[in-house]
Amino acid sequence: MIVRKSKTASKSQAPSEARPGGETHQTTTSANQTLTTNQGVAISDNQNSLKSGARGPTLLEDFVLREKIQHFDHERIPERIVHARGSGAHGYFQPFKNLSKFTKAEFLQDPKKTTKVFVRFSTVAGGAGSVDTPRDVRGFAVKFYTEEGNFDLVGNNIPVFFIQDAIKFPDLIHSVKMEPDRAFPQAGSAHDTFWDFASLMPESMHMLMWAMSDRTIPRSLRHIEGFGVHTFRLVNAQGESTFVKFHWRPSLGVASTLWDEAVKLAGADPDYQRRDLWEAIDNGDYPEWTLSIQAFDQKTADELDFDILDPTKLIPEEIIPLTPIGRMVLNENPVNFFAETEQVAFHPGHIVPGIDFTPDPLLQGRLHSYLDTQLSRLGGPNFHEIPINKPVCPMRNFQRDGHMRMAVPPGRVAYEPNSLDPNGPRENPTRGFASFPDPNAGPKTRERPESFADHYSQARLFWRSMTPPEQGHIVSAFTFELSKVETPAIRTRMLGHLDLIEPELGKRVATAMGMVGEADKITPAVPPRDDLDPSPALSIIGKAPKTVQGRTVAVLVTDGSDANAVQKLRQALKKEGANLKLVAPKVGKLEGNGLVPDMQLDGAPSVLFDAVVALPSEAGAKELLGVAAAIDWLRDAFGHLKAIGFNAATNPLLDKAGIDTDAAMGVIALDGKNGIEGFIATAKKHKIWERDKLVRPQR
Ligand code: HDD
Repeated sequence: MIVRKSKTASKSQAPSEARPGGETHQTTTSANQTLTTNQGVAISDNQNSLKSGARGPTLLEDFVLREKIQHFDHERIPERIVHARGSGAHGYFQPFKNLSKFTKAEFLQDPKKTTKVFVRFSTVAGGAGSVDTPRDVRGFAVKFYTEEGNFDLVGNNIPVFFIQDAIKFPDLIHSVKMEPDRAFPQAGSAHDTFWDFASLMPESMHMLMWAMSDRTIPRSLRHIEGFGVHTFRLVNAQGESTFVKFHWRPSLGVASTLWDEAVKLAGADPDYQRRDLWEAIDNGDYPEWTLSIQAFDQKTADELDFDILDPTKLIPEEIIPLTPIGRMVLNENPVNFFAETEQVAFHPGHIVPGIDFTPDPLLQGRLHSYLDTQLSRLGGPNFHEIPINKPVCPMRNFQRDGHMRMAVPPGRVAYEPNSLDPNGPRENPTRGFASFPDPNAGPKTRERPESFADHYSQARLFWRSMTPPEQGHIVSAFTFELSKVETPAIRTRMLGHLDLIEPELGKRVATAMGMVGEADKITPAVPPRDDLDPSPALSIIGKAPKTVQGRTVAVLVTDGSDANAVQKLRQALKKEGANLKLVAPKVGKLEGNGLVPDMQLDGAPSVLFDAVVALPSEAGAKELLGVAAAIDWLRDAFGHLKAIGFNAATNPLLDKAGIDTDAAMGVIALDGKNGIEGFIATAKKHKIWERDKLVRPQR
């Protein structure tokens, strides 16, 4: 059992005996613990190395020093080749009802039963020390510790992928990572090698549309959807199979930042999303997702106008609706980042009876890669014994030895069949995992099926499913990224693809780049269809819930601010499930009102918050007129389309920031009638889209 010192322990980290990995040798609860070496020898002095005389040389004999430094020298392990930067959390999953109709998986049978999970969210391209808010896909990997073994659902926040076959994965990743000669750019796709590769891979067009949309600049990890991407199979006790696509839906809804916001966040708080997840769990605002499936049979699969084995295609919800099957709640932060978040090893091949693969060629390649990568990342084949990776059910087999083996299997017998250990483990045809007998064999060949050949129709479907602001953002993102590309031939090739996806898109990007008429002419293998109905479910703005739940509103206060007004606002926000943070020019107690700020203005730019309110005193506002950070605070909030509340004293600051006090544009007087209600109603919109045209070119 893990026990923390209560004074420093975070609220969410109450000791949990049941948590996976909840065993360690540091287990004492008593005070006055003695510091020891790794061999358990008590240490008398942890401040000074052993020397020959107080001013003399250090002795090689100092085993305490040598052990400590040696261990330190080896503290780092290779970071993940992709998804290196991640944040994890513990939680549980609970099905809504018995799902025996679809699957015999034990953890999906009983709505009263919860299964522990560990989730790791990640960015893909950046290193472990990169920032949280680049334009990037987010990984969404869930480990279910079921009683039949671990099931890993290793997905992303985008339902499709860049490539159709795993053999292209190293090329894709090499193109997006830092360029190998110069080692930049870090965590960004806006460079020549990525767009060179992408523009030569028509199959990436659909995913590129998602990547250039607001999906890749999420507001927080609590505001992302998750997708299993591939078509999987569920198999019931009768051996009947149903195809499924897995979807995670956040209870807070999906929300994104604006690009300018994401860029500024990277500087203001590189750990923005990691901190947000940690603090939410620590405060008891447990993030929650619904797991849904799109379930369909072979006949339906055959009727679709694309191949369900092609991971660059999605099935619109309007064609096969989502069936909610359970919910996941994340309610416990890791107690040790390295032991848990870093050492957790996900693998799409970690599967349980009742769930099975399909021959999607991307999935098939993944089934090798994830196991293999752990050998170099975690140092050997025994990573399943690391507490965070250990199944909660018994594991018994005849695998033996290897680096860092923890188990101590007794006895002579390490083989099967055997007669010397009649009670030893045996295969079990009834309970054991049996693969669904997929009749999909054919001649040995290296070829892409014809049914994978339409690369543009769903890219077009995505474009047509977006609201006008979202379309504008896609145009801006392509413009930004392609403008960073130095090689003109890559830009013109990409513009050719955009013309094919939708002529309007190509034209708008070319116009914004100043390259009208320069697009290459690209002849597609299969021309994009023009008859696909838009899928409103793909839009973020279209289905955004109006809520401030889980959001943070910052209030700028000064000496002499009205504590009553702050208190009223705090109560009203609390009722709606939102947090309030006080920002002031100084972090100590304010004069004249006893308010204690949470953050100091220089370290709390408005980009960190979902909506802002300025409630300075008149004297305080006068002082703030000379503080650029205060003017930027308001100007950025305005530019980032956030609700702004203000009192009369703020007027000169708003003037200086060039902001009109127009309620229709989301700038709300708090001291007016129904001021607080009006402000909260505005903040619930998350972004004031009407304002967009005032602050950036409409491309
Ligand atoms: Fe992958 C990590 C998701 C294709 C090879 N992948 C990794 C993680 C996620 C995904 C979320 C991070 C897991 C963690 O938090 O530890 N990957 C995906 C999705 C894909 C996908 C949704 C397509 C649908 N991946 C993919 C392919 C390959 C890999 C085609 C190789 C052929 N992925 C890896 C890897 C990683 C990994 C190299 C790096 C670290 C690790 O596995 O444990 O094996």
